[in-house]
Amino acid sequence: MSNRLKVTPNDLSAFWMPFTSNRQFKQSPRMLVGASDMHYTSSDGRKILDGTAGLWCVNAGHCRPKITEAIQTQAAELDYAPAFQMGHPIVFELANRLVDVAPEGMDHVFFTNSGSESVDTALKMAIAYHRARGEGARTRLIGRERGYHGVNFGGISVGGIVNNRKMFGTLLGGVDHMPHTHLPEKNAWTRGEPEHGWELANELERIVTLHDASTIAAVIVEPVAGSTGVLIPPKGYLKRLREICTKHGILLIFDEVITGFGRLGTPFAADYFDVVPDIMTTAKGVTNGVIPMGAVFVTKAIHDAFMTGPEHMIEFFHGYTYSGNPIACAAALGTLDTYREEGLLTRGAELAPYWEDALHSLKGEPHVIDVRNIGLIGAIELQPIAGSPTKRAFSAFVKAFERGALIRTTGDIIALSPPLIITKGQIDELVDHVREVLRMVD
Ligand code: PXG
Repeated sequence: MSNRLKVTPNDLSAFWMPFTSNRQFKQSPRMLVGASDMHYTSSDGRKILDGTAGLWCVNAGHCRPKITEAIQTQAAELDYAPAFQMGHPIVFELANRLVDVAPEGMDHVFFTNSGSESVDTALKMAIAYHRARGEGARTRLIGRERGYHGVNFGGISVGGIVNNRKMFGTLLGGVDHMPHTHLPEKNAWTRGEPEHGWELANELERIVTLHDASTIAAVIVEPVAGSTGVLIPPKGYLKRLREICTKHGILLIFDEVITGFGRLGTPFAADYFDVVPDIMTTAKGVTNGVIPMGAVFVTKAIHDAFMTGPEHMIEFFHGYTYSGNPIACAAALGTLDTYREEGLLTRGAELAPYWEDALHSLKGEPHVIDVRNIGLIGAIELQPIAGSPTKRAFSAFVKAFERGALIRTTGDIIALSPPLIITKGQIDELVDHVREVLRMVD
């Protein structure tokens, strides 16, 4: 610990915290000092039930022994190996193991260090793929309103969250957006996939007509939009998007950064919805959140389109110093072992009905205007305080933490996504915490 923290425990000014109300936090910090399985330990010694798997990433729960051990062993054996023009065995092993659990057709993996990097990698791959095939005019990228694809320039350009975009200039050119699919007046209180709105996928046809398919490289969507407040795709919507993309030779990218690795009760959302994309971006759950890592999955057709030209030439001018870092790979292998031994990539399916009933028991509690759920994801939407949007949900978050539960809020929506090891008793406990704070907040 730095001397300054020892001498003045409240000197928190040097660290500019990400996506945080820095001034509020530093007045009344919420500090975590330990974690195990379903719980964090706060700096005042309290056990906090983790209702959010950290930030949608600790799918196997905290400080799991296989993962800890794998990291420790790897750090002592091979700490770092150059990522370019050099290899080390476990990065190849990890790619094979990932392809084994990925949807049929996702045959190759490119490593990154985060979801944001996975997204930018996928967008670059899409544009370069078309160019490699002689369709260099296909450069446009289509995202969706309310989409979240990380915070790099590519990701915020195709993303659709206004606060993440408005401060940062003109972003990437040649980007268009489909409408979001949130239709509360028709779909409120839906359990699982909503009935209404699949035809919003046809908006892609309108965009194709406007720009012409020959200028469009890819469409990127989150199968279930997470950060914006859990928007579940209407029945048939993703299948329709797939049809339109295929018809026009446009690549479909699923951003599975939160839906990947068991969140919906299937290994990936592509499995859940039975729709296979051309490119799939992942991060978070690939290492259980323990070491930064992302993985972009692509079909053989995409990979092979790059494998042309003289063999001594680099095929794809892209990569990161830490792509496939040995310690991250070890963490990912320990994570995949844990998922397999405990059946975690499908455990969500067993718990989902119980989870759904527990969440929907919040209907009728103060301020609640919608509850929605899928797999082990839930959202409780609150009526905003007039003139003070987000305030009510933020108070609920602070009060929940004080009571012993970590929940996540975005706008006036409470989003829940616990580790996949949660028990039924802990589901009840989590939902009861939410019920109590809803009764406490203004
Ligand atoms: N794509 C999606 C779909 C995401 O959800 C990213 C990309 C970016 O990942 P990185 O690793 O660069 O942060 C994300 C990240 C929340 C929350 O509470 C969600 C994310 C990150 C932090 C908080 O909703 N998603």
